[in-house]
Amino acid sequence: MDMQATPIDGQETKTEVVRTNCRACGHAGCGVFVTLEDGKAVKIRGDMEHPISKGYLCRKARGFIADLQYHKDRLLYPKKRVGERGEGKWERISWEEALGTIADKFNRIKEENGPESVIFGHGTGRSHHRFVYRVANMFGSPNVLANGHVCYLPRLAVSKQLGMSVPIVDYDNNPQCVMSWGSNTIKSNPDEYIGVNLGLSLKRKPSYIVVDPQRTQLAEKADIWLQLRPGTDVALAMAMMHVMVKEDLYDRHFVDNYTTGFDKFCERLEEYPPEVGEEISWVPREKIIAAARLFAQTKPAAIQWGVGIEHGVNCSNSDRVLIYMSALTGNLDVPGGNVMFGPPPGLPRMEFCGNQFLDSIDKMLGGTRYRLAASINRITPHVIWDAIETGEPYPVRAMLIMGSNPLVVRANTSRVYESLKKVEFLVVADIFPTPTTELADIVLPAKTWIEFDNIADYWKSHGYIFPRPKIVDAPGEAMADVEILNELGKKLGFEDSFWEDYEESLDYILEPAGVTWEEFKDMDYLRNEPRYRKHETEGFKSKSGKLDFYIQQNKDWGYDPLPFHQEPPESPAREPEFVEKYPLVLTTGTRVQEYFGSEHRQSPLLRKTHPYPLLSIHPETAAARNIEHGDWVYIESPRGKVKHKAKVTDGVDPRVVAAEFAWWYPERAAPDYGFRECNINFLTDDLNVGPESGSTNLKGLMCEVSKI
Ligand SMILES: Nc1nc2c(c(=O)[nH]1)N[C@H]1C(S)=C(S)[C@@H](COP(=O)(O)OP(=O)(O)OC[C@H]3O[C@@H](n4cnc5c(=O)[nH]c(N)nc54)[C@H](O)[C@@H]3O)O[C@H]1N2
Ligand SMILES: Nc1nc2c(c(=O)[nH]1)N[C@H]1C(S)=C(S)[C@@H](COP(=O)(O)OP(=O)(O)OC[C@H]3O[C@@H](n4cnc5c(=O)[nH]c(N)nc54)[C@H](O)[C@@H]3O)O[C@H]1N2
Ligand SMILES: [Mo]
Repeated sequence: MDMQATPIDGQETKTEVVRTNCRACGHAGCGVFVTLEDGKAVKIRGDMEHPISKGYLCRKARGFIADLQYHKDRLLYPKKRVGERGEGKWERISWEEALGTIADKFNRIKEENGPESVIFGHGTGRSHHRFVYRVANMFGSPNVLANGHVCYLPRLAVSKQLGMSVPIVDYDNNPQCVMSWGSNTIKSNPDEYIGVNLGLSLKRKPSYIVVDPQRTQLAEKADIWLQLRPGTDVALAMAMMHVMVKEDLYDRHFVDNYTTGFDKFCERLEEYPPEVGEEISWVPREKIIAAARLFAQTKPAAIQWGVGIEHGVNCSNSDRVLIYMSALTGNLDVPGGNVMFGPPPGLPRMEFCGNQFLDSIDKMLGGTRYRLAASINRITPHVIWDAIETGEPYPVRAMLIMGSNPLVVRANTSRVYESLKKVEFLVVADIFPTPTTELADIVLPAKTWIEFDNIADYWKSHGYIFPRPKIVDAPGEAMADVEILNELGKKLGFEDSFWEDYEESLDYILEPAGVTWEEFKDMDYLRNEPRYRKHETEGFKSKSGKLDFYIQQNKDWGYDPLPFHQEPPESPAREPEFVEKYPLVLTTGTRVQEYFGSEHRQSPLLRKTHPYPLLSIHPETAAARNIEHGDWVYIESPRGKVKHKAKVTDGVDPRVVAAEFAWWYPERAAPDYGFRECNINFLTDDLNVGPESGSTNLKGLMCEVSKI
């Protein structure tokens, strides 16, 4: 079916229905029909024929069309700060002045301190990243600040290290056992997954295991629910694999032919018998054993893992052990297992982004400390805050942030605030004013996804790309991030590497696939045909050509070459005085249907059903603190204290509480918009991070809760 523009006759208003791919949330990927009345988007519905979303559409899309696309608060013009930082005094400027000022400033800093003194930043998904990396690489700064230290990129880096692309669940080929591990997929629709595929798969009644500290809607459907202590995934997975190996439930053919280091791995497994798994993870050993047997004995079996495992010091090892579990049970790259679908057709993404950063890892902030993150051009935030605070190892003088709200989403907000306030030159591009734009020197108004042509899902691991054509005009002078970066790239002096018009870059990406943007925008999608069991003919793309259980590169980098559980820096194992003060384990970032990250809170439709942040707390724990369902409570850690509403539920362990993330109140006064009151990241820690990827601890913290 082509993108349709179907005028419906006989009406006064001109109505058209346009087919496209939604990006009302940052990860996106649902096929939709948008109804336009006189050129204005008024309605959105799911596309039943879309190969990934299959007709599904979430409430954020409806909230976007109803409330956000034409919202009165949208940023319309570039502006520069004229008063003190955060004072809220602005002057409208032209794009010429905005981009000219930014380019001059960046080039001056480059001359004076080197290109690495300029930081380029972005948030999750949102499909303009390729341009952020391209500009950063051309300019010569290896410092790109994103969420890659805690989200998705660790699994990309670990997969790369193991010689593969990210192995994702092959729902279309009916896994007979599904294990959801740290992913509430039906609410989050993360990355390349739309939850409907898990939902449809569960209708076919596979065996189902859920590994989650909370009794989510999915956990309620599980045959076995492993309610682990947050931050202990590696210990639990190792204990399961201990059972698989001891009971000879693993795929010997795969291990013998396609892996290295299995003996050493087995030695490490000896340290994690089920009783140790139980002690660390709080999951009873009988359940560990039962889950291990069920997963290993049902074929094919697939692991739907998510960011629940990446938000902590064990991040990279968690990704690693789940890939090992898939391999050990013979489910890697088989139909209905976890499959490496590879990159989509078109120019390989890295070629667009550039890889100049590889030559300046030693200049990258934390580049020689967090090697795994550095290997894919990511840094952890604290190295930037450190450099802004101390000027070491060199001054960080400017930051360009395209579509991210670090004041709300980065760990340890107080530090983020001090750093953004102190940095000499801060530029932020966003669709709406946020606590972060309020601190900027220059604010750039961005277009929404329906206001410009783009290739959707280019960054994902499912092997598809989709057209996302422009369907409405942008308000004011809003400009797409990709257009802004294309213009900035030229102004910085790299005319040869950017395009006269941004749209030409779409042809550049599509050229190897043999189509132009004009052709592609009328197509359903382009896809690389899936191929299975590639290891049988091609091996793995690692040095050994096999899947390494023992990673020599990690050893060379000074990390443990084998997976191990690291106790979270703040945990019940800490000294008694600490635990007395902060007795509860805190996991943060429980996703809710209405909002994506810090977005969408301007929508009355979405706020109506979820007006405040909620803290899930067990009835006993609540009663001991005189807290009732619906009470406002303080949550406090060594770094801060914020207010949520208590949601009393026995779906969490009495020793654990679970908080939502990314809260602020756009309806309140600038510059803070109430974020000091409710943003959970005042409690999280940016300094005690995972050794390889600098992952911050967002899931296994300690806190105390009290009634207000
Ligand atoms: N509506 C909505 N959708 C979103 C987002 C959003 O903010 N709102 N955010 C997007 C982003 S940035 C991401 S990364 C994805 C995330 O999406 P997924 O990767 O699917 O992860 P979540 O849905 O956040 O589910 C995390 C689950 O892990 C559990 N959990 C908490 N701590 C632990 C732990 O220590 N171990 C284990 N095993 N589980 C734990 C939580 O209880 C939760 O059920 O969602 C994306 N989609
Ligand atoms: N405590 C805690 N903290 C977390 C997490 C957690 O679970 N717990 N999750 C972490 C994870 S996984 C992630 S990925 C991050 C999310 O981190 P981010 O992606 O940085 O966070 P958002 O708050 O979603 O910020 C996105 C901003 O971009 C704007 N925006 C949306 N679309 C566009 C666009 O097309 N162009 C531009 N210029 N702006 C746009 C939005 O208005 C919003 O202000 O948060 C992390 N922080
Ligand atoms: Mo994320």
